[in-house]
Amino acid sequence: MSNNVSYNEEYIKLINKALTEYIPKTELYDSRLVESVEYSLLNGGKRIRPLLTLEFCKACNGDINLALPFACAVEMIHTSSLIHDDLPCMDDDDMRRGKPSNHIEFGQATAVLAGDTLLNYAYEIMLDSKAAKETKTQNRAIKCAYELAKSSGVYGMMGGQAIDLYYEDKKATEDIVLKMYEKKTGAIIRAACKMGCMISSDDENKVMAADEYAKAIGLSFQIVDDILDLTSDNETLGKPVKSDISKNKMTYVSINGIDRSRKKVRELTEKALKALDVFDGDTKFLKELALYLENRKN
Ligand code: GRG
Repeated sequence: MSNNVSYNEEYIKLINKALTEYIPKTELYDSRLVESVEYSLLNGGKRIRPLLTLEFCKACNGDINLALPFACAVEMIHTSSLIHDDLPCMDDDDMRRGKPSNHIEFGQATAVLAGDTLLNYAYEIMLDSKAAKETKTQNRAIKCAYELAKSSGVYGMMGGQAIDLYYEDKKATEDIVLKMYEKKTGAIIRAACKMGCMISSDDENKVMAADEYAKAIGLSFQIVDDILDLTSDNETLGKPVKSDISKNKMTYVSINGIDRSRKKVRELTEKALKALDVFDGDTKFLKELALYLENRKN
């Protein structure tokens, strides 16, 4: 991340260590499935979603170790969606995180399986977590798993991807584009933030505030993604630029132009910062993250 954000090395290390330990250890006669899961999961993503879970846990003065499996689960679902999104039948991208996409490295059949494996594995680790096993926190763990299931399924990310595919060759209105963003990208960011509060506290006001923050940064994140696709270069972005134009995609930026889009991102960032007022724990990183997402270069 940029120099402007106090990149939380401690949490990034915790997340990467936990993800590495979660890499399945199984004898499958052919090791490609596990290798392809490892290739995509440990391939240097920014880890924004799991960081959000841990940081909202911290903002609620919760136990980071209880939140960690839920943070890893959201990263697994995110990675699973990236693997599937890059497939030729979806967005057809050969590069991801600056390296060949999973299906370029391992072939389409293994990439489909790796995506499915990570999607399933996310629920395995949440339901096998310490929080899910202890009577005191069991209810919170179930609520978190449901939140992530709902946000990544038909009412969230997968539904959003379906809207995106449907409008690929049609003219979408601004409302449709916003609905698509809300589901495709926004929903699991909201779940990531809410889970951090839900595993640590029963205070609904905090969950609602986390949701407000997440809605604002989720949309800002997506609009900035569209701006970068138009204005960045392949090397800086780590994937091919101008992909929206080449695929004739309607985006917030193609409808509103770059200046209005940047203004919208500014407003959303302010809204996100305001939502953090209710927390008595440390929200320094969450503030800096909202600002970083506004100004990021990749
Ligand atoms: C099988 C789970 C599953 C899903 C199938 C393909 C699909 C449905 C949904 C696509 C969802 C998708 C890829 C949304 C785009 C989200 C987005 C802007 C990703 C980039 O996120 P970053 O910048 O990436 O956080 P890193 O690489 O840093 O993790």
